[in-house]
Amino acid sequence: MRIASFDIDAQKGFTPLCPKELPVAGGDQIVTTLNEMAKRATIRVGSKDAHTPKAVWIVDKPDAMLQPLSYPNADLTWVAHCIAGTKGFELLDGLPAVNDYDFFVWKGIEPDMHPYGACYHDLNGKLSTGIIEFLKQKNIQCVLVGGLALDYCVKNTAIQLAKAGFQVIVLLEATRAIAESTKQSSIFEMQQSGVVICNDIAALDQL
Ligand code: VGL
Repeated sequence: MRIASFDIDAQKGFTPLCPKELPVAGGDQIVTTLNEMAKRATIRVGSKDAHTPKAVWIVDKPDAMLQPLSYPNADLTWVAHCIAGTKGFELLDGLPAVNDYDFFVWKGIEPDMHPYGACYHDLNGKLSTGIIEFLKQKNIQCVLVGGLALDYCVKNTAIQLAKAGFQVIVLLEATRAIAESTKQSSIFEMQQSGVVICNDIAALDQL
């Protein structure tokens, strides 16, 4: 079995290290597990949110977030996060440098596009980031997935990969959710798409 591991948006902007961005509780505690996951794979790929400071979806206050927007590729408001070149844009300490990954995706640079999944730049699965083509060209059959956040970018990426025909395993120990309520519904949604949810490395090794 040819396995890839995928570090989705494992960036400081989704951790308590950047309290003004999207500080996911425990978001900075996934590095060891992501590195363990990668040891079980033949190739390692990653993605980053690479946003611009003047994006149409940016609001100033957390309580103004999650309001619907009518842009074709920006569906909700968010506080500014992972602005290219800032601390929030950096990968978590302890992960490889981006150039040491086998393939890397930067997404969300267009001011009116805020994708979640790392497989497409748009929200409709039209404009590929190239990751699916890369994994297929490398004859990958199974993708191990972790990163931030479980209920948005990890969920959407896992479902996109499953739809593209890969066996997909999301490792809960390697991810954290923005909210407990959306965590449970996201797990259900992923399972409905055929994604396997695994608690930790020990459970992964039992599969
Ligand atoms: C994400 C919310 C907004 C994520 C990105 O990476 O999961 N979540 N932007």
